[in-house]
Amino acid sequence: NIQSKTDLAINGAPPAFDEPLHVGRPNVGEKAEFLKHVDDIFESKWLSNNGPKVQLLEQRVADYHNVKYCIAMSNGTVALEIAIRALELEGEVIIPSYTFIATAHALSWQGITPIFADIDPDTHCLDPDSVRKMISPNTTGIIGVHLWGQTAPVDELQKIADQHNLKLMFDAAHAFGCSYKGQMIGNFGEAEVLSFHATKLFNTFEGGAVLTNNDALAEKMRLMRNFGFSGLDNVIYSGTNGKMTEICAAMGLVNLDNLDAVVKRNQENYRAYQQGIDGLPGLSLSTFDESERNNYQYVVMEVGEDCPVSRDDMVEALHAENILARKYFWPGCHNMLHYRKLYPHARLLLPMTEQMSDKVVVLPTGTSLSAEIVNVITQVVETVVGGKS
Ligand code: T4K
Repeated sequence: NIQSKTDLAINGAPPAFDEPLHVGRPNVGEKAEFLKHVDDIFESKWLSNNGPKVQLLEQRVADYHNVKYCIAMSNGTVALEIAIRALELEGEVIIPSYTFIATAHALSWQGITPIFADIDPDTHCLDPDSVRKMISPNTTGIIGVHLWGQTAPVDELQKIADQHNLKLMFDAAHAFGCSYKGQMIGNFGEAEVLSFHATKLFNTFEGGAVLTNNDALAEKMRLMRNFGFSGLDNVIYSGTNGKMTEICAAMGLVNLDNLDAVVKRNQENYRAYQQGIDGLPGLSLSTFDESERNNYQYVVMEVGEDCPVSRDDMVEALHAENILARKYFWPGCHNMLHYRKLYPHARLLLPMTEQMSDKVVVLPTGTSLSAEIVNVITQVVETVVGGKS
């Protein structure tokens, strides 16, 4: 029962939770169903290389998003790399700095320069005006990121891409099952990339996929994920090993059956967070457009300047209670040592990214939590800020 500051673990009281609460605890389906798949795999001795379970998973994920093709990959980062390669991007590609580092690395790993644009503070996604400013003669593409499952400004970005003859694709790692203007993600730009990492709404242990409606692009990416082989002895593209294994696909099939329950729980948790945090001084939660399909995968709290405690003090207080909140994606990709040289004047160029990455705290959710646990978390938050205003 946490009522006053002396009840807080940071002030020496016992922590609110005995076990750590993680952001990104995996959501998993029925173990018994998974073990049936394991039996199949042992029986068939088909372990990898476009096996039957991968094909079934691809079909189901494509149907779920109402898109023509899903090409499953070993992880989201390799899926990004392959999509970028298949689209023949080169030179400079514009992306938000406020994203997981993999969006930037998928470019830089292939000798392409990520050019970081700023975000809209309301959506945390790319600001089209900033994108326009970053276009140079070397720009070949734009990668929008649907951060936290909040869709990027798809139409505006498509307009910019068309005007400047750029290719547009999306990092949809956070947006499994989300929609934009009533249409499921996967249908926008040239291609959209999903991550099925353990910490994601939907996981295959590790995994990812590219969704596209483009026949030729889909075929090219299929070959590229298997070393560029076309048939047994003929290599027609540069390629890599981006294949998903059967055991990962089995996890995916089981977790797909469980997906509605995961989204429902996330939504209940989100509502409990909303109730608990509403009215606390200087704190706000990112909102979802309720007219769209949302997955409520990330609960994103902003600690504003009028909050009695700083963002970092809030995180420290939560960690003391075993609530392992995260500062995603501080300090922004452009501030990471590897990319800093590209951005000597970051504060001037990317003010919203700078501000937002100093404000955000991502709170635990998912099926390992319940609304009751969320109520305790919000009670801690309330006590840290000294009560409702
Ligand atoms: N684009 C975007 C926008 C992304 O967010 C990501 C991945 C990608 C692309 C690339 O997709 P992948 O190549 O990963 O498929 C995690 C994930 O590793 C990463 O997949 C994810 N984004 C990112 C947002 O979060 P970390 O470094 O924060 O993970 P870590 O190890 O701290 O795990 C988070 C928490 O989850 C831990 O406190 C413990 C818990 N956990 C984790 C794992 C792996 C478990 O309880 N069980 C587990 O198995 O990056």
